[in-house]
Amino acid sequence: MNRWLSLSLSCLALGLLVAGCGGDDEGDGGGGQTAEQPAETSPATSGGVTVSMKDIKFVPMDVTVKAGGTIKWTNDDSIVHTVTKTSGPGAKFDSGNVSGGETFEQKFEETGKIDYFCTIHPQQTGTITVE
Ligand SMILES: [Cu+2]
Repeated sequence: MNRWLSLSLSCLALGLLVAGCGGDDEGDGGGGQTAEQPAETSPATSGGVTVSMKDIKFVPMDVTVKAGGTIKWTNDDSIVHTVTKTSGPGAKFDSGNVSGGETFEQKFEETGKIDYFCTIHPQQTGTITVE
């Protein structure tokens, strides 16, 4: 009788074990399903070129713009920068102080290569090719 009991108990245990492993429900996780499409970074001005001032650099350093096109600089630093070209061939311009978050735009008509810099950080330089 003891034997029968233990046998039936082990059957029961086995049955429970087997049954126990099912039902891994594939829950809907609840992990923020709102995979937002990144808002398209459409250029603000058609054919416009944008340059960021970031970490005391012009990014990208070298840009190309079509003659008649405009370049827009955005100061993404929290310190003041300038966009300045005071000598050499091509257009001359000076943004004056551009504070963090501000922008400066300059139109380029003449083709050629222009080296410019930031008057506050002389090592902060960039090149524009107008074609
Ligand atoms: Cu600067």
